[in-house]
Amino acid sequence: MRLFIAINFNAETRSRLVTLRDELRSDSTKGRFSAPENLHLTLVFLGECNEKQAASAKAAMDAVEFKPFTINIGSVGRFRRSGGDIWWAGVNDSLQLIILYNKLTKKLTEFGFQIEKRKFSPHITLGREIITKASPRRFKEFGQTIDKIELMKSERIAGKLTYTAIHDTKAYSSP
Ligand code: 2AM
Repeated sequence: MRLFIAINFNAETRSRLVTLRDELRSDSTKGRFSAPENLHLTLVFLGECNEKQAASAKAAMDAVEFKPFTINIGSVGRFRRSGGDIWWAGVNDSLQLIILYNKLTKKLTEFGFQIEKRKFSPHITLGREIITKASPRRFKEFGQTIDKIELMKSERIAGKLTYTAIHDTKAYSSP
């Protein structure tokens, strides 16, 4: 199974992300745009895993402690690709998010995963292979509290890219 660890959003944030996606789509002549239910922030992509690795990923997640924190989304940008760019909503700098990412990758490494060394650039993919007249921009941020991370299974079901949460680890709340 193909797995990744992600932050998913509440209905309000999701609906704002859909608005960003729709604005981008109306400025574009080509692109494959993310389905609303698929909008997420990837913390770590694990790739193809067997049952034992899936169990290790769950154990690694559960060994990470974090408090609830806020993330803010305040930009739209792109990764240049030939044949059409990847466009995303960008997350404003967040120390708590970086700390969570560092704790998680450290635990995953201890549990035997090899994590790619690429710099973590937190983003929410709005679409791929996009040809557009839109420009990257910043806007007044919107945000939400993040209180869990989820292990996601990615698969094609009847041709549709489908993400299913198979495990979650909640933030701890101190009394
Ligand atoms: P993306 O949104 O930037 O494409 C599921 O595929 C999730 O894992 C996506 O959010 C994707 O990021 C992320 N991901 C990171 N590295 C990947 C890789 N090498 N192959 C596929 N997806 C990857």
